[in-house]
Amino acid sequence: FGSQNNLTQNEKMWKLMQSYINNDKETIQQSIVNHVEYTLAKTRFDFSVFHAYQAISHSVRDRLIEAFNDTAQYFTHHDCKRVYYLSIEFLMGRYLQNALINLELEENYKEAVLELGYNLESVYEQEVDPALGNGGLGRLAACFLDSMATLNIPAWGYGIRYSYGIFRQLIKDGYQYEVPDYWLDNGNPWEIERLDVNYPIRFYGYVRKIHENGKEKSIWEGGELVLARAYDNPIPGYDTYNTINLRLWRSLPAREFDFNSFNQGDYFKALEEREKAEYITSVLYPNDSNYSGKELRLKQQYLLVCATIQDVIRRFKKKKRDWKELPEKIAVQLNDTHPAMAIVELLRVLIDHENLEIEFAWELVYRSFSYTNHTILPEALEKWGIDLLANLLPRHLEIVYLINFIFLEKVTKKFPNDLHRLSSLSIIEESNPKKIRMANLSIIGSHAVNGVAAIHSNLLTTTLFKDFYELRPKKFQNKTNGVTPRRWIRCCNVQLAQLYTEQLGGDTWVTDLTQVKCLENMVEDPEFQNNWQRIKRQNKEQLKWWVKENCGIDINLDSLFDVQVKRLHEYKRQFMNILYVIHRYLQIKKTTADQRYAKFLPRTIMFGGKAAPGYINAKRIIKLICSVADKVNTDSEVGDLLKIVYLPNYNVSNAQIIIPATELSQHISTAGLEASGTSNMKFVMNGSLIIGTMDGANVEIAEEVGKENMFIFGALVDDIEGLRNNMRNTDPSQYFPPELNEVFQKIDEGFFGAVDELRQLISTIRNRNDYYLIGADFKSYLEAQKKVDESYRNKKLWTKMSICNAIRSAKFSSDRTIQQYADEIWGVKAFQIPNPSQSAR
Ligand code: B1N
Repeated sequence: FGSQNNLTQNEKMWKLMQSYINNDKETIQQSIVNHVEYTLAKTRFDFSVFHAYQAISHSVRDRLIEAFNDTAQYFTHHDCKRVYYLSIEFLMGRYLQNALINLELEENYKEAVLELGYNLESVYEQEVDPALGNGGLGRLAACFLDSMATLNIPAWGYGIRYSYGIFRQLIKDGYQYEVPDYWLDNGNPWEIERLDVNYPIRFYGYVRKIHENGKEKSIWEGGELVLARAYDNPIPGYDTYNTINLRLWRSLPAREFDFNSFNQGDYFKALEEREKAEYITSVLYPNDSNYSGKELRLKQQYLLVCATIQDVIRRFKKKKRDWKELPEKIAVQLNDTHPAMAIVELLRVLIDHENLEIEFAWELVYRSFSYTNHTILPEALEKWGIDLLANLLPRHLEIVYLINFIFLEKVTKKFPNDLHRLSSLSIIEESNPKKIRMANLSIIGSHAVNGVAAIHSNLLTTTLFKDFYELRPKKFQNKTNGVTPRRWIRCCNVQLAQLYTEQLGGDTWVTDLTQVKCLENMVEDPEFQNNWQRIKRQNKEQLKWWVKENCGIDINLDSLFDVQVKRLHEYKRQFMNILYVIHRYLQIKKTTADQRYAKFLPRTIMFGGKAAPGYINAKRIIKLICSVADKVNTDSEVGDLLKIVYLPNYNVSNAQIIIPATELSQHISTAGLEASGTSNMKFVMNGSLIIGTMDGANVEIAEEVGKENMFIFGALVDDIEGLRNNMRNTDPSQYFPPELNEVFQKIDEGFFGAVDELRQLISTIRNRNDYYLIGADFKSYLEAQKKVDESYRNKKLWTKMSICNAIRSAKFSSDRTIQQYADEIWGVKAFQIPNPSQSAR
């Protein structure tokens, strides 16, 4: 068709396609059965639920691809400014239900599939959860894609197609075991392999200097070449034809080969060398908020950056135009410093390949890039050793020095004789060995820098990036995180979504969450409250079954469902939670049997989350939780007054079951250490109350839903330093409240078994090393827990609080977040492609 493209031919093609793409029941069934037969080569008379999943996915994929192609063409045709969202992680979760809901085809498919003998819900269960991320940072990137597609922003995500996602967690005898997650075992119907999109990536080698027209030129050559191949993942927006792209890179051996090794050397050895190329994108590093400094990780980062910049530049150059237009045509967002080498890479291409002057090139780079910081934890800040960089990316190291030199010269002009300031602003840390500070590089190379919640952005400008802030205050912004209401309400809490749609007389709240605020007048309405309670109870029932199936534990539906699910980290203080649980258990034991039910409210306390494989203390905390669970759950005196559950392998799919069923969720980090948190937003949207500290987005949640509707406790950011000093100067036996000392003593006595391990766990904090201030916050945590019990006793009050949380959560929609990025950082506007089925073609 290509060369003779004319109107009649286009029309003909459109008609041909339309008959295929209709969404009536018969056409959908036809397409599913066709895929069973022709794509899977299974007989249409006998296919399993797994094959049904595959065929259905292919049928949905067909419907995505048309919109996907049209959207890409539309953006090209209109030559609009594009956003490139670079992230080393995308924690997408399952696609099928999300795609059907965004395409508004779930009902059609449900009916069509039922007639073929399958229940759509059990088909959803067949999909493996694509888990190419660790936690909040990767899931944020996924929510942002959904919002960018829905808001019609011309954006693409760029990341890595790891063969192994985050490990699968097994809990055996209270210990975590990690199982590799080879998620591509059964293929992946949602991706499009681009056999024709491959870019060469160089590692190692050397820089040769030549002189051309009286100027020195740098040529980076030698070393090793690999290829990065593109895999495209269509991302449909909700209630729009726009379908954007998540492009993931996979490493492959380079095609051209080294004649020497193949002809003279060992043939098998030469092949082996090539195999190594595939290893680069094999596995996601399982560290959350922790920097490991491994060469392979730097290779992954550079592969992402180098392939992406080639792709971006190729697209820019498609149209003949001047380089000075670059910042008007692209906006590159760095999701933390992991892709920050893109700054250096773009500059390298512009000066070494495109022969631009350094000052001019730098201006283009700086105006195109922006950087989001996600943590102030020192152990998470990336600092690459000079030697590593000199070896792997020699030309980049030269350019980093150049950037730094030019930058520091400017600083010196503004602040003469301020060596202290100079050394804190420098990209180079003058340690032994010297290190490259990726955060400094990211700030210097970006026109905008943002934190992810108000309190976090304030901490950046007053502590970590203070000197940068004094240099360029206007560069620093806040963009409070958000989550997508499509996956986190519409998909995971179908009943709540139905209630909203009925009450609001339509489903436009799905793209405009501010509408649910209109339900403020229903807060006191008894019927509405009943409906609310009914929905929560049904969601609790679903979780009860999940727990029975996955943990073999029976939980009490009438108990308060209390949940802390997030990566295991000392700063998140799961430790404090379980210490409180032990305290509660001891109190129950001290109460006479006839008094117990009057005095204590039944609670089911659930924990979930993965520990990084090398994080010993995090693993000990898991062991403590499980040991306490063993003891308490089998104690007949306690009955169902208290149950403790470790939910294994917390991931996006089971979050979709856990969150809607939760009544109380815990977000209890030491003040100042959780940059934002995003699950807190999901819980609130689903009517869970929060027990939490004034940290991250909790602060803004309190502003929105009202402090009276939360259980806030603990030290404030400004108290932390004083408390740490205080701790060091106090006798440990005086420092910890008696309730906590009693708990320590029980653990110490071996009451929960695993004595050696658990003693080691508590000994660090007992020896005045309570860096995360569990001792300082414990008393006020106890009080907050008491208020929880009091409030839960009053069912009406609790329901009211729950409703208030949910209907006041609109601020935390990622649609709001993305609109602010678009307006205040990227300078891009929406471009909505008309839906062809709604406009005559
Ligand atoms: O990013 C989330 C925030 O809501 C969380 O508060 C924050 O902890 C999280 C290195 C990280 N910060 N840093 C990381 C992840 C992986 C890695 O290799 C750092 N994750 C966060 C979204 O803003």
